Amino acid sequence: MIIDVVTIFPKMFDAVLNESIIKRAQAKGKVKFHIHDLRDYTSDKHRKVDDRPFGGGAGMVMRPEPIFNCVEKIKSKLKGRESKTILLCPQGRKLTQAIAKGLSKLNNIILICGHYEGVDERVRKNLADAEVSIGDYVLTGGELPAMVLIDAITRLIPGVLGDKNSLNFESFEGNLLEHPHYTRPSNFRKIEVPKVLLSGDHSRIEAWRIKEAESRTRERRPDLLLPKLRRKNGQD
Ligand code: 9D3
Repeated sequence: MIIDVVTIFPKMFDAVLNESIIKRAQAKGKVKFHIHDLRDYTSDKHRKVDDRPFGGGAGMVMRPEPIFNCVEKIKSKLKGRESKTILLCPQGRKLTQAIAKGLSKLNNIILICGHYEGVDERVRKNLADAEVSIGDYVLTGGELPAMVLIDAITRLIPGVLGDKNSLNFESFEGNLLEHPHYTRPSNFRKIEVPKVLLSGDHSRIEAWRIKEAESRTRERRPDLLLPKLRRKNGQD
C-alpha cells in the first residue's frame, strides 16, 4: 500500500513513521509513505497556504489551490490505480476499527491534514472521498489524526504483524476487553500474581481469563456487549 500525506508540517511524520511496527512494515515493503509539503504546491513567493474567510470573521481558511494541485499530482502518478482521498477534519466520521479495516484493503490512500479554522469547502466537496475525525476533542491540526489512522491501518495489512500477536486472536476476542496480564516476578513488592496463573492448569487459566474479560467489559464498556450498539458504533 502507498499512503500519500498532504501536510504543512512534514517533519511531524518523521519520528512516528520511522519506529516500531510501522518502520518494520516499510522495511518489509508492505507500505510506503510519501509525505508532501503543501507549501511546495503554492505559486506565490510567500508560499501562502491560507487566506481570510469570505464573509469575514476570525481565523484563516486553507486555500484550495495548493491542495488540489498536490492531490492531482499524486493521482497522476497512480496510473489509474484505485485510491481514496481522505480529509482529516473534526466534522468527519469518527474513526472506528471497521473504517480502519476497510481502508487497509486499498492500494493507495491520500490523506489531507486540515488546519487553522478549516479547509475551503471545495476541498471537502470536490476532492475528498471521505472525511475522518479521530474523536470529539479539539486538536490543532490533522497531522496527529493522520498518524493515528496510519497506525491503525498499517497493522492490519497482511504480513505486517507476526503470527504471535496476530489478528485471528483479535477477531476472536474482539467483543471483549482484555483479561489482566502479569509477568515476572510473581511477588513484586508483596503484590502477588493471581495463583491460578502459576498453576500450570491451562483450562483453569483460560476459564479465569474469560471470566475476567467478561466482568471487566460489563463494568467498563457494557456497550461492547450489545450487538446492535456494536454495529451502530462500527466495532464490527
Ligand atoms: C477553532 C476552530 N474550531 C472550532 C471549534 C474548528 C476546528 C478546526 C480545525 C477545530 C480543530 C481543527 C484542527 N483539527 C483537525 O484538523 C482534526 C481533528 C480534531 O481536532 N479532533 C479530532 N479529529 C480531528 S481530524 C482533524
